[in-house]
Amino acid sequence: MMRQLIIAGNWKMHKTVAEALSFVQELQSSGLDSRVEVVVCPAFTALAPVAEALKGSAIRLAAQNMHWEAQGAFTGEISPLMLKELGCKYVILGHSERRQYDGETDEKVNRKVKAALEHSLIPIICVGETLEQREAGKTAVTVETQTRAALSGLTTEQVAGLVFAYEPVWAIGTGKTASDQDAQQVNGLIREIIAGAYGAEAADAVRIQYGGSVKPANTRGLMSQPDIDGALVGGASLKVEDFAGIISEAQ
Ligand code: G2H
Repeated sequence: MMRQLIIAGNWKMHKTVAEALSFVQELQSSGLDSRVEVVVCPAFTALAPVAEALKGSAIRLAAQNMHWEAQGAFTGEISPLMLKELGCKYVILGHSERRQYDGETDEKVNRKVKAALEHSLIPIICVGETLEQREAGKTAVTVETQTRAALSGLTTEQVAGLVFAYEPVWAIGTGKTASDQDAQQVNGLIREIIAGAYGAEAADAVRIQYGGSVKPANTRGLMSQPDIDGALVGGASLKVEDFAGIISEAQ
């Protein structure tokens, strides 16, 4: 199956509304290629104005997190219903920074994945090992545990529509990228796990990104791997020149 590449810019806790708007205006005028699905993931505060600015554009909107409940007494949280109302297509779930700093467990990620799907949001599910786990030879078991937990209770049809992002924690924001072969190996493993549990057709349909210090110079090699279907980009998604460079290298 030909899977459309998906390049998503995870802005993390960067960009005011004014900065976010100026970025998307510049990106739209930079002549994007529609073969790649381009997604921006602003902070919650910039989602509504960026959604407005993207009306009629092929660039899609994603949130960086959400709560699993549609509403309730959860001070400071944002619900799937609220994200859907703003026009989000995707939501990043289980990013390692949330796992590390905000107590995001596999169980919480699974609840969020189910809630996102109930509200017709497509989860971008992040999995990946720490440096300690890699050095202890626990990359595969870590990724397998996170992947299986995220998928618990889902139907084959739901699984087929998901996006995964393999993000080795040691490569995030550090300038160290996994080699093309290392990234391919783990992305391939995620697809195998899905194939084993849900069948080859679902596994073939799932898009699996790589994330961790992706930049224009390493994009081509990563994207030419058979099981890498895009990138989740942090630091290099903050400047239009870099992000547009990644999109153009990905084709
Ligand atoms: C990984 C990635 C984006 P960066 O967190 O999700 O960030 O590209 O800065 O390593």
